[in-house]
Amino acid sequence: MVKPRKPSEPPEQVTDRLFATERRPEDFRFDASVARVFPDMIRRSVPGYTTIIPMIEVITEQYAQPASHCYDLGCSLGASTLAMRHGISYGDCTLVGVDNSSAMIERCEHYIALDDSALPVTLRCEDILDTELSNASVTTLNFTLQFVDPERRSSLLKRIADATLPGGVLILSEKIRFESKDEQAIQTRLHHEFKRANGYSDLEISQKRTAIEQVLIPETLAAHKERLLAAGFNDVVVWYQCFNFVSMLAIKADKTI
Ligand code: GEK
Repeated sequence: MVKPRKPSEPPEQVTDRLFATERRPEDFRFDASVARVFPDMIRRSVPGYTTIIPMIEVITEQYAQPASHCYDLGCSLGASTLAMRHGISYGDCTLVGVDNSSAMIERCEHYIALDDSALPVTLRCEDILDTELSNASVTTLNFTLQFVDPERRSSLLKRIADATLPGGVLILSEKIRFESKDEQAIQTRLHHEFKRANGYSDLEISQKRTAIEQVLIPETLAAHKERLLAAGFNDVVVWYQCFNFVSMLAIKADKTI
């Protein structure tokens, strides 16, 4: 049963206007200006984000194991970390949030402090490619793998699969691309309509798209599934999709079954 929770008030609610005026094209970075507006930015930009976060709590509750480690890789301000925290019902579990943006980690500390759960959270300002992983029951990559160099994604997923206990899982949420040109065009248009409906202008949508296209590299659902299975997971289930945004559950078989 998911416990009712006092909503923790974030330090401040700032509207994302980062791309509202004409700016010099440069690659998107998770710096202080992004960290400041991040809750508003991700909620208005990622279809399904506000559904996925509470479901991470539900999934964590199902798969967290006693005396295991749970990891949130690319934790940003800790929305997914807090969802995991509230899904863990074992006091001997450890929860680790990792992000290589110091601006994100600094703010994340405030959100963790405002939350009402007693489970300790360790935050690491580290690259997820180097961070130590072991004895894992639930690991989350909520829209983070898409920012990792595609050449390095297989070895990261293999390291996660190797660290995952039998019966443990990886929650992987990603923006995806489609093999079919027509489907790609339809889903992209619907995503942009979602952003327009959330108050972003055409200028904001196109400038953000230019800034992010070199750093966010989406792959097809088939490529994700194939790589997760090759990494050592035994089953991959798509549990959520909204337009070109999906969330998968990669499961390591429980040897006792
Ligand atoms: C949420 N999970 O709110 N090492 C560590 N962190 C990284 C790396 C890396 N190599 N690459 C990117 N990041 C969060 C949202 S946001 C998704 C995750 C988005 C971090 C980066 O600094 C950023 O904070 C996060 O991954 C991606 O549920 O902005 O679309």
